[in-house]
Amino acid sequence: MRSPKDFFGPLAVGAPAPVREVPALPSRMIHFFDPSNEKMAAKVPGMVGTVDVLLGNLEDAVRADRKEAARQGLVDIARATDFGDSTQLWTRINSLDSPWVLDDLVTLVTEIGDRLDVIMVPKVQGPEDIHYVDRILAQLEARAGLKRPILVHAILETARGVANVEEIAGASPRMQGISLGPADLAADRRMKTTRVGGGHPGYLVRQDPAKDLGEGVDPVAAERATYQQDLWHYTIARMVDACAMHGIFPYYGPFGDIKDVVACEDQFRNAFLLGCVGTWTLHPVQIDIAKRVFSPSAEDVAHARRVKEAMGDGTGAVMLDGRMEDDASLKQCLVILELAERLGASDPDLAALYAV
Ligand code: 1VU
Ligand code: MG
Repeated sequence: MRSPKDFFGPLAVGAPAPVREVPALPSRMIHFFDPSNEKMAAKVPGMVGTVDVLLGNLEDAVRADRKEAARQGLVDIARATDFGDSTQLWTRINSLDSPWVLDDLVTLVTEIGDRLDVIMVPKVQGPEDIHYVDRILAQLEARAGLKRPILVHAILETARGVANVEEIAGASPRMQGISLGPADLAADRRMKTTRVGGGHPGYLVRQDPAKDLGEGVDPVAAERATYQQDLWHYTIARMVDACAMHGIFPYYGPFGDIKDVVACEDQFRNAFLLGCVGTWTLHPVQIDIAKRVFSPSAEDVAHARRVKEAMGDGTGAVMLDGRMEDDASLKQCLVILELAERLGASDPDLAALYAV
């Protein structure tokens, strides 16, 4: 662990100074594409301006015999595309125990380091994984003469990673955020699921048996309401706390049932309400869902504004529509208003909707 005194010092001579505050840029959807898939890659330039983040994926979902093509494909796309001001370029490198990751880092930072905003690191186990990437990035940035540091995003997809999530979040000033990786995490935890994110019909609670259903009716065997529970609640809540504690951003990850757009929206909304700022989108159909869910509603923004106005100097308590509002509800409203302002700054439709 570095001393607090040198935490913000560059890790290589000539590397750019680490950021003191992670930029709060819109990142409602981190849209995954496979740079080795020509059809998918051809769609990327047309998606600029319609998604907050385009992520060239080099890890899982890219076949082993396509790893080099994916890496080179990302270099070509990054060089040929103008990402403008409203879309960031991220990548997901191969895992740190793979034979490809060193070449991923060397090639990407050297060739397109000035265009890459964030590097997503999969299967992070503890702060030592972030320290490893941190030092190599500093060396490569110095060699490439980069003027701003590339940020790092960890995927929470191992049991050890969850156990160490607070230390991971605070491991480096480069840490931009953390995403939940429910599929690998389920496997690592030996959960008995076979899905990529989302709920499971077997994970439920059941209403208590009725007290008395009359002669001969067994209340235990009688029909009782069941309520499906959220498998990911504990992990998302823990990740959100770790990120908030360290001033970085939490994200939901993949929702693999592409056709079930309704359950996808529910999962995204649960994450939004719990504090996540965005999610991954794996297919174009998920982009509008993420945009809708991770932008506050016009009603919530209007309500937040009314509370702010009613609270005057921000202290004390007032009644509004039969509800008590005080410092704590005002602070929640300010979170909504700040988000609305930030999103409105880069999206004229939202600016008009929110009247910001
Ligand atoms: O209409 P066209 O034929 O011209 O185009 C297809 C397809 O190429 C395109 N498309 C995409 N374009 C941009 N970005 C994408 N992510 C993307 N996905 C598809 O849209 C048109 C319609 O596609 P489709 O409905 O026929 O879908 P496909 O069968 O072609 O592809 C579906 C999958 C799910 C395979 C594809 O969307 C995909 O590979 N998505 C990314 C998956 C990924 O990145 N996985 C890793 C992250 S999840 C993880 O790590 C944990 C499990
Ligand atoms: Mg994974």
